[in-house]
Amino acid sequence: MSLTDRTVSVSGRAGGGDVLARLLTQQRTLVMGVLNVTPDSFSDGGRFLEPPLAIAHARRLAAEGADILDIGAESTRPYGGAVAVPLDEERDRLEPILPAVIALGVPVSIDTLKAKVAAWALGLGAAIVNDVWGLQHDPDMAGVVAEHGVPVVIMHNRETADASIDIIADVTAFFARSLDIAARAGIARERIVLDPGIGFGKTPQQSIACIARLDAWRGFGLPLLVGASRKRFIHSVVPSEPAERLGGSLAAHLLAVENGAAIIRVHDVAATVQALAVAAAIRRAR
Ligand code: HH2
Repeated sequence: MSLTDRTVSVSGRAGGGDVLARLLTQQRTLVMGVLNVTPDSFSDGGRFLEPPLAIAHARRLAAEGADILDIGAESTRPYGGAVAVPLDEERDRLEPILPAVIALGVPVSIDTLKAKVAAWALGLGAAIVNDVWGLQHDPDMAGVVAEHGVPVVIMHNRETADASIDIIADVTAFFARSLDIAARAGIARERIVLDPGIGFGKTPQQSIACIARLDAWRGFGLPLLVGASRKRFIHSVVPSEPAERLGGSLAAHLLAVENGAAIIRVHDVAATVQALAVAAAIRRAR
């Protein structure tokens, strides 16, 4: 498939809603760089809690070519064990950092489960909401997204992994429920990105299946996002610590792109941008 095939026609309107449309018209895979302002994220917890370090890291991700900066102040706990963060604490972690990150000029997505945090961040100028429970956790989230007219990443999630289920069918049904919630709230379909949620409520084999069968969700006609960066399924193939999973992350993301991903969410922006550029050059020469 060509890069142009991945471009989804989107008619945005002035303001935040235009961001996704503008990014997608670039006709190349988009890179979302991860900024975790948390003590407990699975791969980089505690590294960027201090505002100067977080802002410097955001600047670095932007300089390396990130198209979107995804900032989160509560670990989404793909592998359990982290402590839930109260609303005030999540906002307190973001407050000294978010305005400076937004000022870098790269669209910022706010990775949060809480509608109040999303609304506050959007008020400051965040451009996208990244909801790892696909509008199905906080009943006010869809309303906030609709009211601000911004794009939203709807990610599949499950409380627990169940090796006996058909994960592709489960993700499809979840997406359908989320899209129904979005439609009822008045979120324009053109502002929705779908993400199978690699590592969330899935066995390693199911995470691998989601990348291998990504095209199962092309029928929704929406851009697909994949975030395989440093995730544990890589360890299931080649035993490794999170910081040692760059090779596996690149392999997973290149195959995700072949299978239809328009956006990939990564910790290692420079290496990913290089890998994508080389893959695109080879594809053009076919
Ligand atoms: N993965 C993580 C967090 N947010 N959002 C989307 N849309 N897709 C993902 O795959 C995804 C996500 C987990 O990675 P990380 O942010 O590094 O870890 P933590 O949640 O522990 O901070």
